[in-house]
Amino acid sequence: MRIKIINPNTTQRMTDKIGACARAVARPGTEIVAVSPAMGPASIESHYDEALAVPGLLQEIAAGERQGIDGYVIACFGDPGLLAARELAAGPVLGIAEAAMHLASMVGSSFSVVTTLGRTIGQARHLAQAYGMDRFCANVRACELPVLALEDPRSGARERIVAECRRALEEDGSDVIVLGCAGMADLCEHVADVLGVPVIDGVAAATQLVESLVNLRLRTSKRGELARPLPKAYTGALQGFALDR
Ligand code: 2AL
Repeated sequence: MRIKIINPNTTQRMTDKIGACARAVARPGTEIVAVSPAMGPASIESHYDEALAVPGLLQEIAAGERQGIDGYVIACFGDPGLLAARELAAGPVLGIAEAAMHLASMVGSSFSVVTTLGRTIGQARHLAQAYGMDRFCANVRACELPVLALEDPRSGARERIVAECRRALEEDGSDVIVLGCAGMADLCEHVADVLGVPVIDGVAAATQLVESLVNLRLRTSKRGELARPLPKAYTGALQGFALDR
């Protein structure tokens, strides 16, 4: 099967890392296609970034449908454009926050999300609520690291993330950590080794869940809300987004 992992930001170094982390957990015979959109922000850490990441992301889903992709992962912790992507895709589409929170709810009694900047805490809380996961979500915490600091080996990101995860376990009473950014995917094993609790990276979680859904022949339902959008005109810079059927 072919799974397309879309990093909705345009930082290629981060996309390469995300692709490598997905390949490390994919089953033999699964091809991972990791891409960034042709247009969008370099990192996603505000509602503005998130909104502007979605058109490029949807272009990648539309291209994936022409390429015969079996399933998709949206590799940004805000799960931008998730429901719109499902409307376009025949196969399953999972967001990494959605995948990570669901798995976290199955391996502990409550989880803490450890994310990048404090300003993204609201979106993670909103998603936990939207997914019915707020019952399990003890807290959402930030390291106050910009997303692109995760790509800089001199930023001290690894140590700051480990320290925040440790505080989460001590202060929140949680027993599972969810890493709140796709750029943290390569740190998962280290953080788990140091802390001795389950640590969930959404990229690995979503990749394996999409594989399972494809193997179970479960595709996105086209019966109601997630049916293909109705054809209509889109104007200005969005002209190219018109769907034919
Ligand atoms: C993210 C993420 O996963 N990728 C990105 O650019 N921003 N999320 C976050 N909470 O910072």
